Amino acid sequence: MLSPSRRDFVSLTLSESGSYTNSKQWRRQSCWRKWKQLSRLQRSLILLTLMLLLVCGIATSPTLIEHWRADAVGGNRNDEKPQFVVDLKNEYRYILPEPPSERKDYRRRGPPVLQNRLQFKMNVSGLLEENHGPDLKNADKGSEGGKPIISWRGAVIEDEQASDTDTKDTENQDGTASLARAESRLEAVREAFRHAWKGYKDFAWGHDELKPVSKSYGEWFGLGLTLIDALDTMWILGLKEEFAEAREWVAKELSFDKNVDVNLFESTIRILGGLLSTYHLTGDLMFLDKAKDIGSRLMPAFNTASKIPYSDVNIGKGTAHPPRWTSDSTVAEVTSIQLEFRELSRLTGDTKYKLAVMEVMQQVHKLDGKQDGLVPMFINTNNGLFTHQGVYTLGARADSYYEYLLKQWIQGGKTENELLDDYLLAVEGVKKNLLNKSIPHGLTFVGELSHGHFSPKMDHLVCFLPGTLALGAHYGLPADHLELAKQLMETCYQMYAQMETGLSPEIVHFNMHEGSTKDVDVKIADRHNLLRPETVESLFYLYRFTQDKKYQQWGWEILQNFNKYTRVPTGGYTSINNVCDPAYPSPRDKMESFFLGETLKYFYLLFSEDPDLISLDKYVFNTEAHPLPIWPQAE
Ligand code: DMJ
Repeated sequence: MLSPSRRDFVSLTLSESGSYTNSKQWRRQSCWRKWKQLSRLQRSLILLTLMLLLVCGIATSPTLIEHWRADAVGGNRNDEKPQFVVDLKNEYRYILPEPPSERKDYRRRGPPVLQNRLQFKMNVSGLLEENHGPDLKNADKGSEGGKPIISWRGAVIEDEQASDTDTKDTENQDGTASLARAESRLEAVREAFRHAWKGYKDFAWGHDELKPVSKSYGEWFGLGLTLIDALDTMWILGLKEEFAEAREWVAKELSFDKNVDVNLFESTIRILGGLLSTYHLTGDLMFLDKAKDIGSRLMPAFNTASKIPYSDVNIGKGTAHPPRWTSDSTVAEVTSIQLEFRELSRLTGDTKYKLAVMEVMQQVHKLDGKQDGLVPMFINTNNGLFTHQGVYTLGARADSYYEYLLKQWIQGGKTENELLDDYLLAVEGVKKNLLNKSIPHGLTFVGELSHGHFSPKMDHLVCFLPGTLALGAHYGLPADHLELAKQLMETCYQMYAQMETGLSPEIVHFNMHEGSTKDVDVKIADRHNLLRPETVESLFYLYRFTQDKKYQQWGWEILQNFNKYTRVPTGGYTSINNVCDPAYPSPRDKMESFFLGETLKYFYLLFSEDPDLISLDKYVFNTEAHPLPIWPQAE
């Protein structure tokens, strides 16, 4: 029974030969025939089921979920980027397998960070004491035969940088050695900046963010975010050539006349703040003109029924809107744009900017729904009331509300009493509701309150708080604020030191159960590190105000660990997925603009012995580390 059809011919041959290949072909053809015999409805149902299975499979993959959560919680209010799906895809497409030889090499040497951590041990009171025991310089050299340390993925950490981990008393007897050490650390920061900048310049010039592993870039607003965020850092670090090139780009290429939606808060702190600060440091009016341009284009955000601004503005069309799924804005976002708009009013003489942002502060000041000065995380743009009440955190979505209460008071010459009152009340609210101690070592931490239940969860973002508390104490606020700052600073340092890579995860949970053997737990979804600045920022304030060298030493360890685990040899630094796995921290292939805008700037200022390098009596840093002048008189 030969049929003219080719399919039937094949099936006949198959049964004759019985070969494996042919039987596979036969099965395929037979399936195909059965498929064709199904009705259209049956076929559609099968296809639908298969698609559902595929979607469920992707959604339950732990790594992808981790990415999703990371983006959802990962950046204070701000890192929730609209193109997250695109990012997610790109990150996965571009992550390269680690060269096997380097992994082997790593294991032979043993994690260098664990060696570093031998320097410290807990004493009975839970405080850290420095142990001048092992000579880490030689320990590292011994294992590598005196060669420079080869870091993750092959980046070389120069011998001089890598060895500077021991603070010897003898050095302090001689100011020269101390100055030499300071200079070598400053040079290490400049070197790190140049390395990051090389990646940005080679692969992402003029774009928002570098993807250093895939040697490409990501866009968020399409406004050269990293370049603008980094301008004043280059100026402060004395990188003149790099600065000149970037200035050229701002003058010739940067245009805000674009049909693009930007986040009000993010573009205020990074772009407006960055341009204003660079104008102040350089006196170059071009930066002020650009600041005026973006500032005025952001103003439509305030056209709401309540005057509480929308989260998003189209800077080309002059329209604004809340996120697609809600009419709420984030409390931290609407209360952390004031330093920048107030300064814009002072510089332009146009009061519309400061009136808009101060109206927000006045409304929030009067609102019900706070708990002992602590604010909820959301506010409605229609009625101006807090929503989702009952949850209080110093982390994502509320953090910089507290920071800007104090900093506006400082900026305006310490005359605006409502701001100060709200700040002092909030600090008491933190002490009463959110402070606790971990077991076994009694680390003081700031947890969260959710409908009356305390959670020992602390975001890395909360590590801005030691610095802010210390700044307040410097400006005459109660001395116990500085004591609390010191305790929290140690906790934030421990969030790094207790991890296998010596880098902090995004979120930790402190142990409070009797019998716990370690202070900190990290959930799988919270193990990422985005190169965030908060701990380094606080170390800078603590060092400036106390001159205690241990803060510089802690910062130095952290910088080396960034070099070991996040530096990409071809240029740039990458955020990583897993701070608990030194053998494979798993690159996320993204260098956030705040790594150049904030993290490296605060490292530099921390290692500098010059209190006049951005004096804290003359400047106040915005929440993106852009220094703005403290006004000589109230405006
Ligand atoms: C930065 O954009 C700012 O520091 C902001 O206040 C918090 N999030 C990032 C850094 O972590």
